[in-house]
Amino acid sequence: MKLVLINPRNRVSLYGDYLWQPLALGYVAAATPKHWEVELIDEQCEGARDYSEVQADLVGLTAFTTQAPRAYRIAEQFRSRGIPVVMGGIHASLVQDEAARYADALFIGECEAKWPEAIADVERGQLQPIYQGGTTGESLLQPDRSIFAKYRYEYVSAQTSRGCPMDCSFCSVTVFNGRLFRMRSIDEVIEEIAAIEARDIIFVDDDLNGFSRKAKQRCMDLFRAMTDARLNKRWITQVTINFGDDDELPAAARASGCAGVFIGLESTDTKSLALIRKDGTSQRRGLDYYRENVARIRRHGIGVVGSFILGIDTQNMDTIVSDILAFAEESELDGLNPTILTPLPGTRDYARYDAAGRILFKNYPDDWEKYTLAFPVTSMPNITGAGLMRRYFQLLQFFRPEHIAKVYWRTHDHVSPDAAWHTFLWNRVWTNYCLPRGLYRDSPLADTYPAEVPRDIPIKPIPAADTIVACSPGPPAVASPL
Ligand code: B12
Ligand code: SF4
Repeated sequence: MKLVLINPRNRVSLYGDYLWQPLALGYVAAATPKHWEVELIDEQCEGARDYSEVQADLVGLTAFTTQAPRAYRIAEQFRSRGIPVVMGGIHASLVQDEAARYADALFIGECEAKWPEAIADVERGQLQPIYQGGTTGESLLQPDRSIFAKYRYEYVSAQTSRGCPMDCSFCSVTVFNGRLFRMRSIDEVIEEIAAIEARDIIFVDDDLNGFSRKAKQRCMDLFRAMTDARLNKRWITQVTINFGDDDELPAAARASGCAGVFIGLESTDTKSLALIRKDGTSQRRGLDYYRENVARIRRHGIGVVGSFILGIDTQNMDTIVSDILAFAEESELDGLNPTILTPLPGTRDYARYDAAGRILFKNYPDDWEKYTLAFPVTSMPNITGAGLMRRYFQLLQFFRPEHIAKVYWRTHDHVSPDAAWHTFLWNRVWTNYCLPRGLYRDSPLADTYPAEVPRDIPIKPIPAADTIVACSPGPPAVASPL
């Protein structure tokens, strides 16, 4: 019997060739009985393809929301040939009525416990329309990474915890998991990492360090165990800003190979942090807290990528871009993740914006492709969508080739070469997203830009040419970047 697992392509991919293993499908493969053959087709690596020749007894699709329309088209191709399709993952779990129209069965929640049951039903020819996977406990299977061998990924993905104890209004993580933060045992994680050959790992945890004392202690124990086991990995992950509350965690993380952390800073004003329900200290102290903790983390050799949201109702739209760029400059942020507030299905933001009639793109499923967080899909009180796009393009000037080269060398000299490399890989993805869209065509150095920035270490920039403040506001706003 053969199972084909598919990770659908995004029509608009912000991530180009920055490819991470779709870990969810590694877990599905691991939960599949051994007498099944399992093949992965990752469209993020090979692009959208035709499936008329692909043979399978069962197809398993995963999808984030942006991937859902493509997933449905793939499902159609298999179902028209009588091959059953099961759809799982965050979108199918949160928008069940819609997904059920396109698949023979829905798999809701995590796969570990109930997937073998679905497989047994397929073998009996009695696939059920819905399986409730629920949430797995603290012990997970070891994912089957053999399915990833056919592609070249930037990082091997792994998880040391699942879920997040916080409940930010825009985020799908707690909607999917509840506020259940599950920490895997240290031994289990070490065993998994030790078996990974590659040096560069991304822990796709939602919030690796959590918020409780127990969570912090578990991180300390994990980092020390990684160091003692001499795993010799370089790793990056997502944490919350409290990771830098003192020196202990960043020091232990760095000793175990941590090169960079991605942190949702979200906004430069405390009013907006309160509106989106960021953690209490961030709401109270805002940028002062961010400045101190970013500096402390960087002092230990770990680069910081700060993620920001544009379009929160309480933000000052006249100053938001310069506020973020000024903060990035003064705190020497090593990377930026600029997003636009997007009500993702199932979130409190979705309910709020929908109740107020503020969601402008609701021709689902097709419109889910616009929910990339790089395009405004709602109306806003103080700005039009076009106005917000203009500001977004201004913010993207951070990624102009000469500026990310400057940031690379600053991180290299002030933080660590490891941090410089890993945060450069992140920034480069954004630069390569912007270059073909002509977002830097007004820049004074536009004629010197390559078609895309290679993975090579950037040449040291000429000091006078690397300022982003002097840059023009970018091209005129367009209706849609899609
Ligand atoms: C890693 C990650 C990424 C990586 C993706 C790497 C990859 N190839 O998978 C990158 C950086 C590329 C990424 C990008 C984006 N991401 Co992201 N990302 C994550 C993160 C942190 C972890 C995902 C993960 O690997 N989890 C680990 C696996 C094991 O968990 P899982 O996916 O839930 O899988 C389990 C079950 O769902 C189930 N399952 C899943 N699929 C299937 C299939 C079958 C057949 C079965 C039976 C079961 C099953 O079983 C699995 C094991 O139990 C999540 C947060 C989260 N908790 O999901 C956000 C998350 C998925 N991302 C999100 C978003 C919004 C994005 C972006 C749009 C953001 C952006 N603009 O930057 C882009 C989308 C890409 C694009 N349009 O270009 C949202 C998605 C919300 C939604 N409704 O879709 C999430 C939930 C974060 C959030 N704050 O809300 N992301
Ligand atoms: S802290 Fe991060 S993962 Fe947790 S709810 Fe907020 S945005 Fe989501």
